[in-house]
Amino acid sequence: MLLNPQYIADHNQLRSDSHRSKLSYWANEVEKAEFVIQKLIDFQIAIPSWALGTGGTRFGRFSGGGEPRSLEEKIDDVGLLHALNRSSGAISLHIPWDIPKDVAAIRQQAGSHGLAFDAVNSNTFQDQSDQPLSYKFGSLQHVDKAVRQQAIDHNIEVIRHGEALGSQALTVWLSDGSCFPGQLNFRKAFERTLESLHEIYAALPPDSDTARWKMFVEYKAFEPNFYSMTVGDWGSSFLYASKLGPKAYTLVDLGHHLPNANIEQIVAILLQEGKLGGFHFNDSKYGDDDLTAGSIKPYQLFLIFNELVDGMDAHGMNHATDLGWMIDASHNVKDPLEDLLQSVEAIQIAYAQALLVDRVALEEAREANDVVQAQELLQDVFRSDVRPLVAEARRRAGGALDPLALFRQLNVRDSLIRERGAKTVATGL
Ligand SMILES: [Mn+2]
Repeated sequence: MLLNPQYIADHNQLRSDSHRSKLSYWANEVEKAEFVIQKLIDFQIAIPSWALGTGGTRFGRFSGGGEPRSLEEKIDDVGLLHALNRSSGAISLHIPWDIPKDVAAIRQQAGSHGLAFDAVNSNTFQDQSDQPLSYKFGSLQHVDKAVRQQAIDHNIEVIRHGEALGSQALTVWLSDGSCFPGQLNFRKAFERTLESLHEIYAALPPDSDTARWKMFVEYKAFEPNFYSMTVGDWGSSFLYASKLGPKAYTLVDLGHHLPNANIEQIVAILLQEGKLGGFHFNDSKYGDDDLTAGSIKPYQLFLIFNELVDGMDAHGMNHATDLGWMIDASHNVKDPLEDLLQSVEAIQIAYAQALLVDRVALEEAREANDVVQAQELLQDVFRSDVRPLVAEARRRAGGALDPLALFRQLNVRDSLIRERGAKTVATGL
């Protein structure tokens, strides 16, 4: 579904006075407001193809209707989000579900929406119907070299698909591990996984003027294996990435930690070591809940962005392009597109707040052991309402002041159900 730009213009016109009034405080009182707006305009968050359908749990899945039935329809959905918020300018594909039949046509379609292809994702955590060997006991760690080779070949195939589309990163998330004590030789599992990753790493395209490929090694503390995960924490991911070489990085998925992990500290250290590659944003109450970013722990999201901005600036990194920014969430009871609009906004709010932190004053407070002042400096920003800045960035980029309200006003979901049917189920979840 293509959005008529006139709808956005009308929507913004109707809200213009109210928006200006909310923005006036920032425009008149806060010196950094214009800087923040420009940073927000540049900042794009990739939408994963698997988040466009209603997620579920192992207990069931309740489709909301009108879900995308093909890669083309997934791209259209992300294009629609991007037209509304101008901040979702990339899609992250999941292979084997998103293999393009006509690469040129897919690139053209994505380009017409202003979308780039972010990291491509392999899948060796379940068996496909046409797959000769099973991943029941792991993929890259498997005791049988033939199974490992099958998983290596799949990852290399994913790189080739990404290369054809203009992607520049492969994300490897492994469910490999063990469910019971004694099942696995940890040392052999690590070595086999490392050896397999080396073979995949060697297949990354060489650096060129237009592309500099990266491999993201994503970790997860538990699930689906419940005793050990072979890439179980940031330490093991960092170890793999360090041993693999300069193109390998750690990918942080917010839900993949044990409860109460200090993710902002992990981020700070990885950035300092030059090994942070990217993010999967979501939120978590208990485990890998894959809830909407910022819906449970918005302060943690802000603190993470506080470290990101601080660390990226310390290393002279480009906020918009030097790390991979992706959402990895599920939406069991929500319209996926509405949920993604909420997630992107929450990420932008946390980023805007982090940009506003007075870093000179914060360092002074730290050096003086003024704990109260340091806390005040962070909380003062966190408690300020930066939504007018985010809305202004959207407006200037051609998006809607209130994307969610416009989405609802236009009855987008009803149109999608009419177009695609009520019983469609998106693939790749
Ligand atoms: Mn993830």
